[in-house]
Amino acid sequence: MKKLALIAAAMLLGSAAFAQQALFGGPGVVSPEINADGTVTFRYQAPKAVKVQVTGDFLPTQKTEFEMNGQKMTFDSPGVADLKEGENGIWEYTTPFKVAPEMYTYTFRIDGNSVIDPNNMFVNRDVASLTSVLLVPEKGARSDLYAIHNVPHGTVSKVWYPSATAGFSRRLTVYTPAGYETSKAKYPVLYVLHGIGGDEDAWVTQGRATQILDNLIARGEAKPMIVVFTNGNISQEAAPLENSTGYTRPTMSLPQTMEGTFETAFPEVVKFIDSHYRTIAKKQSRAICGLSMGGFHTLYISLNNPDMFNYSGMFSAAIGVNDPSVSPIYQDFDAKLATYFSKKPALLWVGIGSTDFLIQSNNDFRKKLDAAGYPYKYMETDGGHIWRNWRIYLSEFVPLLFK
Ligand code: FER
Repeated sequence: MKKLALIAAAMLLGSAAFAQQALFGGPGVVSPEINADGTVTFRYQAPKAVKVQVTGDFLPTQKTEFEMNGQKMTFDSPGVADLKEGENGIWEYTTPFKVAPEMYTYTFRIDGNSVIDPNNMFVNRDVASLTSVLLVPEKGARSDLYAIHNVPHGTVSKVWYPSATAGFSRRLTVYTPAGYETSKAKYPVLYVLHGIGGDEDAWVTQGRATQILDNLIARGEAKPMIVVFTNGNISQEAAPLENSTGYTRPTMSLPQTMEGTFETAFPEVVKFIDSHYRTIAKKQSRAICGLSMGGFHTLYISLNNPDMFNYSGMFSAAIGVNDPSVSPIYQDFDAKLATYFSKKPALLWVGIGSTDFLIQSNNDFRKKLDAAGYPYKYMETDGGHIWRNWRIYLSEFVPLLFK
C-alpha cells in the first residue's frame, strides 16, 4: 500500500516535470458543453482576467477589411461574445440560440490574447493558428457526415513519393476505401488539394474528408474510391514538423507557391499513384478538386492535362490573383479552355461563399464560361472563405463522381 502511494506520488511529481506520460491533469472545468436545449456553454478559468471573450464561426459574422497583393478586400470574420465572471474565476457564456448542427472552430480572447480552450482536447491547426473545435452533429443534418459512425472505415496512410521535380521525397496522404486491402478490385482516384498555408494533412483534419468519404460510401451515395491529398507547396517535403527542416513555423508565404512548378509536376504524382495502387488508370476514373489555392491549382492542372481528369472541382478558387507571366502553365488560357471543353469532361464544378473575398474573380470566370457556352455546375453558399464551406463542397462534389 505504502509502495503504491509512493509510486503514485512519484508519478504526480514526474508528470509535473514532464518526465512521465501526462496521465494526470486534464480538464478542470467543462467547456464546451452542448446543453439539452441545443445552446452551447463556453467556460474559461481566469481569476485575474479583466475581459474574457469567445470568438468563432458559430456566432453571427462581422465584416473585416484587409489588403492582399495591394487589393482592398473585405471578408467575414467570426463574431465575438463576452463571457461573464462567476465563482472561482470561471468565466461563462451560453449562446442565446440553439447552435445549428455544424463543425465550428473557436478561440478565447483573454484580455485581448487569443488562446485555445484548455479544457477542450479537440484542436485544429490552420496554417499557424490553433483553434478549438466544436462539432455539433445531428441525424439528418450535413454535419452528421463529419462524425464517426459505426460503418466500414477506409485507411489513411502517409506515403512518401520521390519527386523528380523537387529533387526530394514528398509526402502524400492517401485514403483507400474500406475493403481495399482484402479485394482485388481497381478503384477510381480523386485528388484533393489544399489552400495557401495548408498541407497534406489539412483536408483530413479541418476538412473531415475521411469521415465524409466513409459516410458517403457507406450510405451508397458515393462510389468507393482512392483519395489522394497532395502537399501543394512544392518547396516543402511534408507538413510542418513532419519534414526534415525541424522546428519551422507554418506560414502561408512559402517559396514557389502559385508559380507553376507544382501544377507542372502534378503528372508525376498521378504516375506514382497509378503504379503503387490498384487504380483505374484512365481519365474516366480520375477526378481532382481543391480549395482556394488548390482550386486554382485544380483549374490549371485540368486545363494543361485535358486527357487526365474527367471531373474537376473548384472550391472558392483563388483565380485571377496570380501573375500569369511567371509560367507557361498559366498562358494561352482561352485556347486551353477551348481544348479542355472540346474533350467533353463529365463535370466542372464551381462552388464559393457569397461573401468570399474571391467571389468577384469567380463571377468573372463564370461569365467567361457562360459567354462561350461551356457547361459547369455552380453552388453558392452563405459565408466566406472558410472550412465550413469547403466541407460542404467536398460532400456535394464526391457523390457526383464516377457515375
Ligand atoms: C491572393 C488571394 C488568395 C493570393 C492567394 C490566395 C497569392 C489564396 C488563398 C488561399 O489559398 O486560401 O491574392 O495571392
